[in-house]
Amino acid sequence: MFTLYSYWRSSSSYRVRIALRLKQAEHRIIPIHLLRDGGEQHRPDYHALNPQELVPLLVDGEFALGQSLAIFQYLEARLPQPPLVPQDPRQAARMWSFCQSVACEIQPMQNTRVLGYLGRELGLDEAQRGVWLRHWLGIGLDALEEELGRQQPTPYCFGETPGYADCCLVPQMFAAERFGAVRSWPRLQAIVARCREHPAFIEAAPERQADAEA
Ligand SMILES: N[C@@H](CCC(=O)N[C@@H](CS)C(=O)NCC(=O)O)C(=O)O
Repeated sequence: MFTLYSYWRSSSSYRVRIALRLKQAEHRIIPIHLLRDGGEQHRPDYHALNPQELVPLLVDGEFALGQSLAIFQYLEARLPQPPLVPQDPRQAARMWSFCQSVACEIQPMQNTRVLGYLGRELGLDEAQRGVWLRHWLGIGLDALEEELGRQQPTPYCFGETPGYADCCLVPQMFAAERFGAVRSWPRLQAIVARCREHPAFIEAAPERQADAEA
Protein backbone atom coordinates (compact mmCIF):
# COMPACT_ATOMS: atom_id res chain seq x y z
CA MET A 1 0.00 0.00 0.00
CA PHE A 2 1.47 3.33 -1.12
CA THR A 3 0.86 6.66 0.55
CA LEU A 4 0.76 9.79 -1.55
CA TYR A 5 1.07 13.25 -0.03
CA SER A 6 -0.84 15.47 -2.40
CA TYR A 7 -2.68 18.78 -2.78
CA TRP A 8 -5.85 18.66 -4.87
CA ARG A 9 -4.90 21.56 -7.18
CA SER A 10 -1.19 20.70 -7.46
CA SER A 11 -0.52 19.63 -11.03
CA SER A 12 2.55 17.62 -10.00
CA SER A 13 0.45 15.66 -7.48
CA TYR A 14 -2.27 15.22 -10.10
CA ARG A 15 0.30 13.54 -12.39
CA VAL A 16 1.08 10.92 -9.79
CA ARG A 17 -2.57 10.44 -8.81
CA ILE A 18 -3.29 9.51 -12.45
CA ALA A 19 -0.29 7.16 -12.66
CA LEU A 20 -1.25 5.34 -9.46
CA ARG A 21 -4.72 4.75 -10.86
CA LEU A 22 -3.44 3.64 -14.26
CA LYS A 23 -1.26 1.14 -12.41
CA GLN A 24 -4.24 0.18 -10.22
CA ALA A 25 -1.90 0.57 -7.27
CA GLU A 26 -3.46 0.33 -3.85
CA HIS A 27 -2.86 3.69 -2.17
CA ARG A 28 -4.13 6.27 0.24
CA ILE A 29 -3.82 10.02 -0.15
CA ILE A 30 -2.80 12.40 2.63
CA PRO A 31 -3.62 16.01 1.75
CA ILE A 32 -1.04 18.72 2.34
CA HIS A 33 -2.60 22.18 2.09
CA LEU A 34 -0.11 24.38 0.25
CA LEU A 35 -1.64 27.67 1.40
CA ARG A 36 -3.19 27.15 4.83
CA ASP A 37 -1.18 28.48 7.81
CA GLY A 38 1.63 29.56 5.51
CA GLY A 39 1.66 26.15 3.80
CA GLU A 40 1.56 22.75 5.46
CA GLN A 41 4.50 21.68 3.26
CA HIS A 42 6.67 23.74 5.64
CA ARG A 43 5.47 21.94 8.79
CA PRO A 44 8.35 20.27 10.65
CA ASP A 45 6.75 16.83 10.44
CA TYR A 46 6.40 17.13 6.65
CA HIS A 47 9.88 18.63 6.32
CA ALA A 48 11.21 15.56 8.11
CA LEU A 49 9.65 13.40 5.38
CA ASN A 50 10.52 15.69 2.48
CA PRO A 51 13.19 18.37 2.92
CA GLN A 52 12.20 19.75 -0.51
CA GLU A 53 8.89 20.87 1.08
CA LEU A 54 6.99 20.07 -2.11
CA VAL A 55 4.22 17.70 -3.09
CA PRO A 56 3.92 15.04 -4.37
CA LEU A 57 5.70 12.68 -2.05
CA LEU A 58 5.26 8.93 -2.42
CA VAL A 59 5.86 6.67 0.56
CA ASP A 60 6.28 2.92 0.16
CA GLY A 61 6.99 1.37 3.55
CA GLU A 62 10.13 3.03 4.85
CA PHE A 63 10.94 4.55 1.47
CA ALA A 64 9.90 8.13 0.71
CA LEU A 65 10.41 9.71 -2.70
CA GLY A 66 9.74 13.20 -4.01
CA GLN A 67 9.69 14.51 -7.61
CA SER A 68 6.94 13.21 -9.85
CA LEU A 69 9.18 11.93 -12.66
CA ALA A 70 11.33 9.95 -10.23
CA ILE A 71 8.10 8.58 -8.76
CA PHE A 72 7.04 7.48 -12.27
CA GLN A 73 10.31 5.63 -12.72
CA TYR A 74 9.94 3.96 -9.35
CA LEU A 75 6.34 2.93 -10.09
CA GLU A 76 7.38 1.52 -13.45
CA ALA A 77 10.04 -0.63 -11.79
CA ARG A 78 7.84 -1.62 -8.85
CA LEU A 79 4.66 -2.32 -10.85
CA PRO A 80 5.62 -3.08 -14.46
CA GLN A 81 2.02 -3.82 -15.54
CA PRO A 82 0.48 -2.13 -17.36
CA PRO A 83 3.54 -0.48 -18.90
CA LEU A 84 3.21 3.30 -19.10
CA VAL A 85 6.37 3.75 -21.22
CA PRO A 86 6.50 2.86 -24.96
CA GLN A 87 8.53 -0.23 -25.78
CA ASP A 88 10.45 1.41 -28.62
CA PRO A 89 13.54 3.10 -27.09
CA ARG A 90 13.22 6.23 -29.22
CA GLN A 91 9.54 6.64 -28.45
CA ALA A 92 10.32 6.04 -24.77
CA ALA A 93 13.02 8.72 -24.86
CA ARG A 94 10.64 11.12 -26.61
CA MET A 95 8.06 10.43 -23.97
CA TRP A 96 10.49 11.27 -21.16
CA SER A 97 11.52 14.40 -23.03
CA PHE A 98 7.85 15.42 -23.17
CA CYS A 99 7.45 14.74 -19.43
CA GLN A 100 10.57 16.76 -18.60
CA SER A 101 9.37 19.61 -20.72
CA VAL A 102 6.22 19.83 -18.60
CA ALA A 103 7.91 19.16 -15.26
CA CYS A 104 11.15 21.12 -15.74
CA GLU A 105 10.28 23.90 -18.19
CA ILE A 106 6.60 24.74 -17.85
CA GLN A 107 5.19 23.84 -14.42
CA PRO A 108 7.97 25.46 -12.34
CA MET A 109 6.82 28.87 -13.59
CA GLN A 110 3.38 28.39 -12.02
CA ASN A 111 4.57 26.99 -8.72
CA THR A 112 3.10 28.63 -5.62
CA ARG A 113 6.44 29.68 -4.18
CA VAL A 114 7.66 31.11 -7.50
CA LEU A 115 4.50 33.19 -8.03
CA GLY A 116 4.63 34.20 -4.35
CA TYR A 117 8.20 35.45 -4.76
CA LEU A 118 7.27 37.48 -7.83
CA GLY A 119 4.55 39.15 -5.80
CA ARG A 120 6.19 39.59 -2.40
CA GLU A 121 9.83 40.19 -3.30
CA LEU A 122 9.59 41.71 -6.77
CA GLY A 123 6.32 43.58 -6.27
CA LEU A 124 4.49 42.25 -9.33
CA ASP A 125 0.72 42.52 -8.98
CA GLU A 126 -1.66 39.73 -9.94
CA ALA A 127 -2.16 41.06 -13.49
CA GLN A 128 1.60 41.26 -14.09
CA ARG A 129 2.13 37.78 -12.69
CA GLY A 130 -0.60 36.56 -15.05
CA VAL A 131 1.14 38.07 -18.08
CA TRP A 132 4.43 36.46 -17.04
CA LEU A 133 2.84 33.09 -16.44
CA ARG A 134 0.76 33.00 -19.62
CA HIS A 135 3.91 33.82 -21.58
CA TRP A 136 5.76 30.76 -20.26
CA LEU A 137 2.78 28.39 -20.37
CA GLY A 138 2.09 29.44 -23.96
CA ILE A 139 5.65 28.93 -25.16
CA GLY A 140 5.92 25.55 -23.47
CA LEU A 141 2.63 24.14 -24.70
CA ASP A 142 3.12 25.53 -28.24
CA ALA A 143 6.35 23.52 -28.44
CA LEU A 144 4.67 20.32 -27.24
CA GLU A 145 1.83 20.80 -29.75
CA GLU A 146 4.38 21.15 -32.55
CA GLU A 147 6.40 18.15 -31.39
CA LEU A 148 3.41 15.83 -31.24
CA GLY A 149 2.27 17.18 -34.61
CA ARG A 150 5.46 15.83 -36.18
CA GLN A 151 4.59 12.23 -35.45
CA GLN A 152 1.82 9.92 -36.61
CA PRO A 153 -1.36 10.72 -34.68
CA THR A 154 -2.17 8.27 -31.88
CA PRO A 155 -5.10 8.36 -29.44
CA TYR A 156 -2.78 9.22 -26.55
CA CYS A 157 0.50 11.16 -26.59
CA PHE A 158 2.74 8.22 -27.42
CA GLY A 159 0.51 5.32 -28.33
CA GLU A 160 -2.78 3.51 -28.21
CA THR A 161 -2.96 3.54 -24.40
CA PRO A 162 -2.24 6.28 -21.85
CA GLY A 163 1.28 6.69 -20.49
CA TYR A 164 3.33 9.05 -18.36
CA ALA A 165 3.24 11.83 -20.98
CA ASP A 166 -0.54 11.87 -20.67
CA CYS A 167 -0.17 11.94 -16.87
CA CYS A 168 1.83 15.16 -17.35
CA LEU A 169 -0.21 16.73 -20.12
CA VAL A 170 -3.67 16.61 -18.54
CA PRO A 171 -2.66 18.42 -15.31
CA GLN A 172 -0.67 20.98 -17.29
CA MET A 173 -3.70 21.76 -19.45
CA PHE A 174 -5.80 21.99 -16.29
CA ALA A 175 -3.31 24.62 -15.05
CA ALA A 176 -3.37 26.46 -18.37
CA GLU A 177 -7.15 26.70 -18.07
CA ARG A 178 -6.91 27.80 -14.45
CA PHE A 179 -4.47 30.59 -15.31
CA GLY A 180 -6.30 31.66 -18.48
CA ALA A 181 -3.44 30.65 -20.78
CA VAL A 182 -5.37 28.48 -23.22
CA ARG A 183 -4.67 28.88 -26.93
CA SER A 184 -5.48 26.64 -29.85
CA TRP A 185 -3.56 23.37 -29.41
CA PRO A 186 -5.71 20.95 -31.45
CA ARG A 187 -3.53 17.89 -30.97
CA LEU A 188 -3.03 18.38 -27.24
CA GLN A 189 -6.68 19.28 -26.71
CA ALA A 190 -7.92 16.16 -28.53
CA ILE A 191 -5.70 13.95 -26.36
CA VAL A 192 -6.82 15.70 -23.19
CA ALA A 193 -10.49 15.28 -24.15
CA ARG A 194 -9.91 11.55 -24.63
CA CYS A 195 -8.04 11.22 -21.34
CA ARG A 196 -10.80 13.00 -19.48
CA GLU A 197 -13.14 10.15 -20.38
CA HIS A 198 -10.79 7.54 -18.91
CA PRO A 199 -11.67 6.37 -15.35
CA ALA A 200 -8.11 6.82 -14.04
CA PHE A 201 -8.05 10.44 -15.15
CA ILE A 202 -11.60 11.06 -13.91
CA GLU A 203 -10.84 9.71 -10.42
CA ALA A 204 -7.55 11.62 -10.16
CA ALA A 205 -9.07 14.97 -11.15
CA PRO A 206 -8.66 17.83 -8.66
CA GLU A 207 -12.39 18.29 -8.09
CA ARG A 208 -12.74 14.60 -7.13
CA GLN A 209 -10.20 14.82 -4.27
CA ALA A 210 -11.19 14.75 -0.61
CA ASP A 211 -9.39 18.07 -0.01
CA ALA A 212 -10.97 19.86 -3.01
CA GLU A 213 -12.33 23.30 -2.32
CA ALA A 214 -15.02 25.21 -4.18
N1 LIG B 1 9.46 19.06 -9.96
C1 LIG B 1 8.54 18.72 -8.91
C2 LIG B 1 7.62 19.90 -8.69
C3 LIG B 1 6.86 19.79 -7.41
C4 LIG B 1 6.09 21.08 -7.16
O1 LIG B 1 6.39 22.12 -7.70
N2 LIG B 1 5.08 20.98 -6.30
C5 LIG B 1 4.30 22.14 -5.98
C6 LIG B 1 2.84 21.90 -6.23
S1 LIG B 1 2.52 21.54 -7.93
C7 LIG B 1 4.52 22.45 -4.50
O2 LIG B 1 4.58 21.57 -3.69
N3 LIG B 1 4.63 23.74 -4.17
C8 LIG B 1 4.82 24.15 -2.83
C9 LIG B 1 5.36 25.53 -2.72
O3 LIG B 1 5.44 26.22 -3.75
O4 LIG B 1 5.67 25.94 -1.60
C10 LIG B 1 7.76 17.45 -9.28
O5 LIG B 1 7.72 17.13 -10.47
O6 LIG B 1 7.25 16.75 -8.39
